Amino acid sequence: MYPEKISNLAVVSTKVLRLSLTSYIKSYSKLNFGRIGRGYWVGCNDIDDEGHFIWEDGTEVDSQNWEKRQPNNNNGQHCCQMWQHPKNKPRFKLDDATCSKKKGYICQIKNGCSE
Ligand SMILES: [Ca+2]
Repeated sequence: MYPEKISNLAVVSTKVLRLSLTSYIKSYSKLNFGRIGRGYWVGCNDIDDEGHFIWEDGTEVDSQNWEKRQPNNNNGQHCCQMWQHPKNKPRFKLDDATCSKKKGYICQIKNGCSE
């Protein structure tokens, strides 16, 4: 029997949480302006239904959390990142990006304890 999944990409479904993570990212110089990918993977995608973005917990992505002109499905983008954009003063709003790109990522651990 496989162990129960105890973590997944973070569900950043509220503006408050997104701003909190943004503040955290910006407070650590080693994280800020990351060398890989200009953004961080978080847990939403439209893999099952093009244009319909869903968080890992099944909730819809709130339109106010997207960066301007996103999601744009540019060349087939289906995974969500907190985008380091604009480069000099990033808001880390959501953007759809190509799932195979290398980026940092933000995970969350499920509530409760594991054995
Ligand atoms: Ca995009």
